[in-house]
Parts: sequence; C-alpha cells; structure tokens
Amino acid sequence: MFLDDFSLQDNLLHAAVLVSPVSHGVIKELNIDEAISIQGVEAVITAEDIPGENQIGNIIMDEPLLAENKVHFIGEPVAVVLADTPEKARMAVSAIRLEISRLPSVTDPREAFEKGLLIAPPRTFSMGDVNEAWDRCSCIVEGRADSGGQEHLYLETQGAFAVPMENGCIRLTSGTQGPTFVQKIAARILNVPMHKIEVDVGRLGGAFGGKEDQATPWAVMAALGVHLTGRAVKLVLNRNEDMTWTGKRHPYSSDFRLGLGSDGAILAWEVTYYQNGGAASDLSTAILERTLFHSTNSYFIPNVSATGICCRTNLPPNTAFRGFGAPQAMFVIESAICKASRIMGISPMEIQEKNLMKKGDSFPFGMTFEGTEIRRSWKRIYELYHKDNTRERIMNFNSSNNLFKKGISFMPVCFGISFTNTSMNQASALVHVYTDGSVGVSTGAVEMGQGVNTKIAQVAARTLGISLSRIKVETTNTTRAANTSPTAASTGADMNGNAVRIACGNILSRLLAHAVKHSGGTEEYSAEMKDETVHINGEATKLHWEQLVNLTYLARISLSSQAHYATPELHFDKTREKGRPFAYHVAGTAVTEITLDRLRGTFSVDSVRIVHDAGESINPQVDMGQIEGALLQGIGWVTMEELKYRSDTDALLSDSLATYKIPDIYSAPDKVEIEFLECFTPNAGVYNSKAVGEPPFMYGIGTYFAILDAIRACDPEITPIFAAPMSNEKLLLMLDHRNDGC
Ligand code: LUZ
Ligand code: MOS
Repeated sequence: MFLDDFSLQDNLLHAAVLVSPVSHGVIKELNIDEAISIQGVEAVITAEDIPGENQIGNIIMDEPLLAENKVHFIGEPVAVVLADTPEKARMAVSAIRLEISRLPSVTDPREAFEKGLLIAPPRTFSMGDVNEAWDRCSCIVEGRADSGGQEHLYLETQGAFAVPMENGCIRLTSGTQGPTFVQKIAARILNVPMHKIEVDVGRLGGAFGGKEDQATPWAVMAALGVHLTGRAVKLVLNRNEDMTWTGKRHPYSSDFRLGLGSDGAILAWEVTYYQNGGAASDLSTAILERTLFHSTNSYFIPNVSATGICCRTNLPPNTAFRGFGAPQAMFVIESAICKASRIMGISPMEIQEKNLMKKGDSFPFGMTFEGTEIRRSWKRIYELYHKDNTRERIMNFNSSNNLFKKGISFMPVCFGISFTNTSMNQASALVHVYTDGSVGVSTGAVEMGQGVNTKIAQVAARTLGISLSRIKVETTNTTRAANTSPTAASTGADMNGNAVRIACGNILSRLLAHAVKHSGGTEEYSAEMKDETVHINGEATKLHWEQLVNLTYLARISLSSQAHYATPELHFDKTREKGRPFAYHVAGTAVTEITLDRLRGTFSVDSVRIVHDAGESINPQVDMGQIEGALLQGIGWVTMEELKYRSDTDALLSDSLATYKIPDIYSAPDKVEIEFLECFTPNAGVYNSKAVGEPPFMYGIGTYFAILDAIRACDPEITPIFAAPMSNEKLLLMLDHRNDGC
C-alpha cells in the first residue's frame, strides 16, 4: 500500500495547492473570496493562517511554507485549498486571484555569482600548494565542465495525509525519507510541541533523495489543514505538479585546471564549482560540501584547491539526489583527465590508473584512504578487459566500419560513507519479542524500494539465531524511533541495522542467561542460539526459541530492547576543513562500451562491466538491484535527461514524460555484468557489509566518456565538449565537422 491507496474516513478533505506561476516577483493581490464561496470548499489557507513560524528551512532559514509578499520560483506555494474532492480543490485553486508583478530573474549560477546572489559564503578545500606546483607540470589543461539537473521521477509522487487525534495531536502519514524532519517542521509551523505530531511512514514508491527534504511542505500543509478544520486532510501531487514544482539534482558549471608530469602523474588540481542552488537553500550547502569531498574522485593528488560556490537562482530549490553532489564533482575531474589525455596523446586509462589512490594516501580533507579496493577493482576490470581482447575487438570494428564506431571508458568510483554532517550519523531501533516467539522491529529507516527492510529483518534474524519468517519490520514511526536522521547518504542499512543488531543482542543475552539458569548452569557457561535451538557449551539442547521466550517471559524478564547506534570515530573541523568525515569508502570500477551511429547522432550501450566492493553483502541480490538501478539512473543523467526551461518565463518545458526522457529497457545496456570484489573491511557497515545505495550511480558517468571515445574514433579533430547530458542533438552537432565543437 502506498499513501494514496489508503481509503480514509468519509470526512476527508482533499488539498490542492496554488503556486506561483512566476519565477520572481512581488505579490500585488491575493484574493480568495471567489474560491472560498465554491460549494464543497471548506477552507483556503494562506500565510496569515499559520499559527507558528512560516519557515520550513533546515540548515538555513530561508524558505517560507507559503509565500508572503514575494515569490522566488515557479511552483512556490502560495495558498492551500481544502475541498470535498481533489477535483473541486484544484478547481477552486484556479478561482483564487493572484496578481504578481514580475521582477528580473536569474537561472544561471554564474550570473547569480556575478550579481552576488549567494546562498552561503564560498568554501575551499585544499592540500599542498597548487600555485607552487604548476611550474613543475609538463602539461596543464584548463577548461569548463557543465552538468545538468535531474528529475527524481520516483514512481510515487509527493504526498501526505493527516488525521486529527485527541488533545490537538495529529497523526501524519508522509511519503518522506525524514520522518523526524517532517515532525519538527510541522510542530514549528503549528506552534505545538513535537510530541503532538506523530509521523508514520509505511513505504515509499521511490525517493532517490527527492523526499529527504522536499516531502516536508506537503505533509505540513496537510497538518495545517487538520489544525485549522479539525478534519482529516489528504494532499497528493499529480505528476505534472511534482515535476514542475519540486527541486531536482543541482546543475553545476565548473572551471578546472589540471597539471600533470610527463609520466601522466597528476600534480595539481584546481577547481571551482558554481552550484545552481535554486531559490532557497534546502540541502544545497551540504550537497556542495560533498562535492568538495569528492573533487578528486578515486585519485591521489598532492596539490589541490577546490572551491564551491552555492548560487541562488529563481528555479525551484534544488535538493538531494542519489550521490548528493559527488557525481557532479566526478564528472569534472573525469572531463579534465579526458582533455589532458587528448593533449598528451596518451589514453585516459593510463592517466587514471597512474593516479589511483593507494592505501594510506591522503584526501584533500585530511582523511587517509584505508583500503585497497580502488586499485584492486581497477586491476580486476583490466583483467576482464584483456581476457576478451576488448581493445582489439574495438579497433577491428572501428577500422572496418565507417557509419558506426565503438568507444570505451573506464570509470573508477570512490564514495565516502556517512552523513558529512557528523551529528546526523546516529540511528535507533526498538525490538519486541512477543510471547509466541514472533518479533517486531522498528527503526528510523524508511523503505523506499531499496530493500532496507529486508536487510533489517535479516540482521534481526541473524543476531537472534532464528528464522527470517519470525521477523516483522514495522512502519517507520516517530513514536517508536525518535530523533532520527533521514534515510539518506546510503547509511540506512548500516546505521539502523547496527541499532537492530545491538537491540537484538540485548534481548538475546537476557534470553541466553535465562537458558543457562534454567539448565542449572553457572555464569561460566557459554550459550548461543543457533537455528532456533539453544546451544550450551557448544552442545545443542532441547530448548527451542519459542519455549525459551515463554520461560523468560514467565520469569518476568523484559523481551524488549531499544538501542542507539552512533557511527564511531567521525569528526570534522570546518574551520580547517580537515577531519575524518566518513566511516569508510566504497569503491569500484566500471568499463563501458558503446556503439555510436554517426549519421543519426545516436548510440547504444553495448555493455557495462562493473567490479564493485559491497563488503560482506547482507543480501547480494538486493545489492545487485541497487547497482543496476543506479547505473541506469547515472547513464540517464549524463546522456538523455535534459531539463529545458523557457528563456522568457523560466517555465519548465520538460514537465512530462513526453518531453523528459529517462532510460527505459531499450536504452539500457545490452549487457550488465556485475562482480563483487572480495573484500573485508572490519566494522564498515553492519556485519561488515557496505553501503550500496549511491556509489554505483557514478558508474553511469563512464557512458559519457565512452561516447567521447567513439567520437574521437570518428574524427580525432573534433573538440570534445564537457556538458552533460550528451543529448542526441548535442551529439549530432558535435559530429558535424563544420561546427567547431559546439
Ligand atoms: N544527506 C545529507 C545526504 O543530509 N547529508 C549527506 O551527507 C548526504 N549524503 C548523501 C546523500 N544524502
Ligand atoms: Mo539521499 S541523496 O541519500 O537522500
């Protein structure tokens, strides 16, 4: 069941939202008289009706729930209509008179920067001394790389419903990755304590970061509706509203300078990222911070200066999206390496391989790389590449075909696991064992299709030594898991799984202590639960899980436990921009082969082979699904998903699936082969597993560079452009000889 599938009581009100149709302006008139007089319309809510603070900002307080005086983007909520049916509510929205006088708008981050429109002061991460290093470089390449935004396109659109409870309490069912955040903001808007708001999340039909922050306003509007009318309220966006109004992946425009020695060793890296933040800060500063953490991708570079500039524009506030700023960073350094390889006349693989991080190498932010996975995954991919004579195959194909050319690229990925904001790296679990031996597990993790509930159930079953069928994972609810971090940063299974491991461990030790006592043993006895049977001193006993649970209950010993987990050893000093922000890194390498149709400017991905470090995977099938999905989403980002806006009004043109193309089964690689790297990182995630949600997204970037490789095979004189997505239009223009590289 998804949120919109629940049939609620008869008394339900449906909400629809009036948003600004203008990207920047001053509200001259807001008249709700006609709308409110429509039969079946219960209320029209504007900023004036908010009892608390009209503020949904989190990191920076710069976003009202409902606009007052000014509007800053198309889709900024202005009023909420509550009516008997969703149709009536939407009809009444169009009866509201809203007059706005337009102000000049900015949609380009560089233009925003020039006008001083910043969301936060720029930040720079540095190591060594770039200025001193340039003199020692035998090749210096400079350039610009741009990457576009990306629509999340979760299957389930944003939505929530709110139900009034006793004593002014509200129960909110929200399609959010961050139930606590929804609770906190609802309490702020309504001016009530957080304990009056209960947030419950069953599951989401996808999120990809789009519901880390941006599920909140809709849930809060529903809560506000309950608060003002005393009736249940449901608010679900339709696809067009969702695509037009909500923020997306941040487009970036970046300037780079890369310095190399004659042997291909990278000596210096200087980069400036102009991030298109949109009209409010949302998570932009955190995303930009992660960009800075990943400015060198998988490479060791002794001299680095990376600057991030968070620019305010008049687009909907851009937000978290799988990878959270890291894909944007990696696209820039891979572009620089591609450019350097052309100038130096060596292959990009040679430069990449030469500079891959080794155990003990330092990142610009002071943390050392503690693994060997980057080089090992590269080596393994290289073996596979040699084994089937990939290079020869491609060279033969290209020399015997004129209309079709093949291209190849290697894409190493190294992604840091943990919220970059250290304090967010905590989770909790509440576990109940019932007297019949069945188990209920609650955590702060939100299931959004990524399989976290499956992994959590596996952790509980494994820790307790019982069958998976005994475990039920409950909804995510703020009354059972309080003060939770959003399920984000790929940490859901790691942190919540660890909390479950601790809670189940607590219950198990009580059970086993009782088993020892029951069997007449002493404290020196060792006991364990294996296959639902108590083993004492290594010997199976006749005592079964169900019996032991019941005996322990009769002895009046608790069968419940709440546990908290905080990722150990994390610290970061923002004044020096140094520390150890990540618990560990996830690494891997992809090799991508594509075939380009040089007449049509189209291409197909022949194969992507990936060697990925998943640690000791808890569920290899779930991880495989995450890797395949992320890969395809990454390919979509760099090759086809293109956000287009009208230049006069800033209105989104690619606002439906007719105009916004995402990868489908026909554009998926013909072959995807995934191999897990044999790897042991003690205390990485739960039971030595590793986070998997975001890292594989960046394998998709390899497709962009495989296309550039095929273009080079067509004509080495063509200047490559570094501007994702490589749409068919761009590709065709680049292939056109008379056009000097667009
Ligand atoms: N969300 C967040 C994230 O708040 N902080 C992070 O560091 C992060 N990283 C990846 C994805 N979401
Ligand atoms: Mo995320 S981009 O881990 O919500």
